[in-house]
Amino acid sequence: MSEEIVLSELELDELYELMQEDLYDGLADEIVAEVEEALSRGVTPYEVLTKGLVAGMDIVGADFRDGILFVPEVLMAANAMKSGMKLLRPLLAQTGAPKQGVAVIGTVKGDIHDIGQNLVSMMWEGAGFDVHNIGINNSVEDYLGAIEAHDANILGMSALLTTTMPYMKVVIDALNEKGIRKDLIVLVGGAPLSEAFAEEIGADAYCRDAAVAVDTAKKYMAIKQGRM
Ligand code: B1M
Repeated sequence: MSEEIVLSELELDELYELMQEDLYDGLADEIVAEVEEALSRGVTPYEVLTKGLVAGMDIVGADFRDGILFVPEVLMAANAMKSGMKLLRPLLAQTGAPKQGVAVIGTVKGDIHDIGQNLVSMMWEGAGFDVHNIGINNSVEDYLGAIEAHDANILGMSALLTTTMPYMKVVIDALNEKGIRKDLIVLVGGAPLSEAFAEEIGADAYCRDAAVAVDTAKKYMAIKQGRM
């Protein structure tokens, strides 16, 4: 049990291992304490995120796929992950990076997975983007409304299900119909996607993870502004 463990006595690798185990068990309070402990050692928020939380969620994902974990347990793990992310968000956002542009991001209609897109949001904020995260289950109208309301340069779409990823094309087709596709950088991501899929639906790029989403968004903004 993690209550019997003195966090400050653990090696960093052991701390990450414990974080992964506690995330698996959905122990939100323990995750908060472990994230705080790692940060107190001067580890970067991004390292805590990837080596602790994301690595833990990868194990949950594998056991969910293999029928070892079920929805209620995965939900608890997701809540524990969100508790840790809450601590990291302001730190990731406070980089003082120069302003890059405006982004709207959301998960597509029929899909309620939001951890990945929340990570991308945080990392984009940290990279200097003004980010409007419109959450889960977004229809074409939701995306169009947010793009217009915030005068966005970038549209980010997330899908975690093979059944919901085709909806990204519905959104891109609607952008084309409205004549605004060329004004926007459209970036897509989510575990079942691929570069080939992004190309097929007419997105600008597929982003494998949040770090790639930052580099890709910066690169496309630079191209758009004639800096590249
Ligand atoms: Co779901 N689920 N789930 N789930 N779930 C998956 C996706 C699944 C692969 C699990 C599995 O079988 N191994 C599987 C999909 C299978 C498929 O479609 N082929 C699945 C299923 C089947 C389901 C349900 C249908 C289960 C059911 O009800 N029987 C159901 C669907 C609900 C719905 O959406 N309608 C469901 C429900 C849930 C929970 C609610 C329990 C929970 C979500 C909680 C939440 O998000 N608030 C959940 C979870 C947590 C998962 C897994 C375990 C983890 C997802 C996650 O958060 N990963 C997932 C297994 C997996 O992906 N291996 C699974 C951590 C996150 C950091 O990674 O989201 O990939 P990820 O994001 C990455 C990149 O992909 C990328 O950057 C992120 C950060 O590096 N990225 C982007 C993501 N979005 C981006 C957008 C961008 C750029 C990059 O825009 C520019």
